[in-house]
Amino acid sequence: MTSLIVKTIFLIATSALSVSATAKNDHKKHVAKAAPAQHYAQRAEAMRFADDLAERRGLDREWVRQAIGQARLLREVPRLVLPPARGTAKNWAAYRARFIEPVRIRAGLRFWQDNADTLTRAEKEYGVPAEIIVGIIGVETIYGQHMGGYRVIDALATLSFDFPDAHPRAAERRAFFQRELEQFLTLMDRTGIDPHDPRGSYAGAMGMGQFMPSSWTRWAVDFDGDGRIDLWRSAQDAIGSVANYFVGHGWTAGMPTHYAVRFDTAGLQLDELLAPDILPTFSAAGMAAKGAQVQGEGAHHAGPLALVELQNGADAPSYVAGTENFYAVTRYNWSSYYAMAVIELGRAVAAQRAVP
Ligand SMILES: [Ca+2]
Repeated sequence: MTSLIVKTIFLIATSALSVSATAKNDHKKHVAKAAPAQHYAQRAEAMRFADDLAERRGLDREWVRQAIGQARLLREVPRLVLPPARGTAKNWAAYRARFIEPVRIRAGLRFWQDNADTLTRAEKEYGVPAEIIVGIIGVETIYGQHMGGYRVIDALATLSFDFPDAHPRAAERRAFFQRELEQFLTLMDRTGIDPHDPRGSYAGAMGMGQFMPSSWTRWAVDFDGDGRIDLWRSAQDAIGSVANYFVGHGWTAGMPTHYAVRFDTAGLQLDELLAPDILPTFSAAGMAAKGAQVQGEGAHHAGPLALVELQNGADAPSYVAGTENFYAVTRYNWSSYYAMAVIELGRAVAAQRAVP
């Protein structure tokens, strides 16, 4: 279990400032001994960014400079955000095995039992099924067991100012992380949390559902009604926030996520069916006309569908017809493999719950 030091929410900003004054002196001594510059206070562009951010957001300039200035470069992080080497075969079967396994299913069962009332309430208020929420929190953090041990400020500063140039979309991603850093500091200012306390993933995602700061700001809710949002320690807040995120990303109550599909080998127009990728585009009849028969009730599905291809390394790929709700799951993490793992983990836990 990751130890999380999230201070009481309404810490006064002034106490944070007086603490950092001492830390600064310690820091000077430390630098005199160990040579390499690792704190962003020593990087002119980071301090310029801090000044601009403070100006844009109307935040205290010194507070922002201290927050970013005391962030440390995480040397291992830049290579973690690089895409996998070309030619790495995607493998759904292997991906699935990582997430749909006994330890995670058992933890999911416990989580569901402990939070059954909250999951029912979320389902009623947001229309998002318990098994989707259970699937997300399980895939993200094994129900809070792995919420990430990096200081969020270090992760976001590293990816804002030392994003690897080798990444094919380096400029876009760097800008993304700079916006997240800005959201994070705005959130810390508003809640009074010391910006050096929160822990998260190497990309700065926080809590049981691994919310990025912008998602926290936009979608997180106080679902246990204690007057504050704590996605690390309140399972209720995490559940409500995941459900609210889904509603904000187009989840439709009662719609299945996907259907099985069967190909007419003769008339199959696979390239055309795969061209829109996971964006639901075809009607069930339109898919049938291109040689993919949506099975069961899916044959009468009213909305658009996407043919989702899941590669299995050297073996034949798996295919399903994804609905707009499948697409909504990919808004949490832009991958059909991810979405399918969430859906199947939730189902596996639900199946286990049904066992007498
Ligand atoms: Ca709360």
